[in-house]
Amino acid sequence: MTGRPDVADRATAGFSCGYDATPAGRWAAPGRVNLIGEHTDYNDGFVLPFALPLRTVVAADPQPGERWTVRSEIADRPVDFGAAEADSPGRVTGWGGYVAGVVWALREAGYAVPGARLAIASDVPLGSGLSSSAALEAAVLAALADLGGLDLPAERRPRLAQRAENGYVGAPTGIMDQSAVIRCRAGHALFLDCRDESVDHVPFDLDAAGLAILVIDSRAPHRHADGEYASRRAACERAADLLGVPALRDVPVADLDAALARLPDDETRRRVRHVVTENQRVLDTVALLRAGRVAEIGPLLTASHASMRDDFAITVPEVDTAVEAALAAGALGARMTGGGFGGCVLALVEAAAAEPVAAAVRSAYAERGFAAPDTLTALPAPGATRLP
Ligand code: GAF
Repeated sequence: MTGRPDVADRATAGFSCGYDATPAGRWAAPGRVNLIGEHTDYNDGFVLPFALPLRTVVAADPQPGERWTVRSEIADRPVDFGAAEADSPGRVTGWGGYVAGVVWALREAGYAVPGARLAIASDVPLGSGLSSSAALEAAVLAALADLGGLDLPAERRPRLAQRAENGYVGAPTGIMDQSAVIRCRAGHALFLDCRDESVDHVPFDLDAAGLAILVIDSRAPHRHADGEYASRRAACERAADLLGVPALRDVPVADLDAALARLPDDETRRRVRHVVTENQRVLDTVALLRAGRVAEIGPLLTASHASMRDDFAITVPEVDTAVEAALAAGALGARMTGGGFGGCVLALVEAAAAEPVAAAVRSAYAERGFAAPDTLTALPAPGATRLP
């Protein structure tokens, strides 16, 4: 993004400088954006993310015993922990907690995790809702699995990485981000059924369609994001209980009005309406992509944003401004992506319109006195991998 040295070279350099040694290998995992399907994953529903070309890279080698030493280019000092800290959820805090969480989740699942020295470098911006934490978890998981020769097929990895985040770090997130950063393929969006974790790699060829996805970092400070996320999740679970279904995924869109009539208050009705209609929008988007009608998904993206803003109440003025300005400048569709309360907006644009749309968003931000947004155009990239 910034003309810095390549991220894999930075990880290698961080390892060599920090440990005065050559790493045994390097493992990469990308950030992600979610094309559509927000707050549906923990409702056993559908999501459609794709991986970004921005990656986190971990350079690592084994070290004797149950000891993990981690350096990051964002920190002056290494984090060092042993089995006692790894086995106590929450004990290692900050960015090191995601690494300790992966060690914990693997040990809890019965794997013999090798001790290791690691060095991390990343191009995934932190706190922008592009899943920098899932990228870190996935890259560390891949490194430890290879270094230890662990029998760990790709389909099992997302749950372990999610367990690290839920059980060790303490964030009650769903399965989307870890699935995206591990299972995505270049040129495709990942259609994931979050109930049984079945996936379909749906071709998403923006170049062929003469289109681009513009990703706009709203730069909005996260306002109470953790508590609000947990409260939305709890509201959905309560509503599913009231409706007598295992999860809101089990409310068919055709039965939505009848289901809403059985709920006690307007806020709960709006939360349920978002989830049920959002699941349908994912299915409709997948159908259009499969039919090669990429440009036609725009209205579904915009409807998703309206639903997040009006029913799920998770947008903030910066993201609403970015969506409105992008649409006014000719975007075919636009929506906030990720958990909400800030983070990024994506806009589907004609390829030639990417820069004018970005400029329109910048000027709308300037008019409102918001910090200038960062933008990038993103083509669907591959998931986590070992680098040569
Ligand atoms: C965050 C969470 F980590 C995901 O699990 C998902 O719920 C998303 O918010 C909202 O769709 O990224």
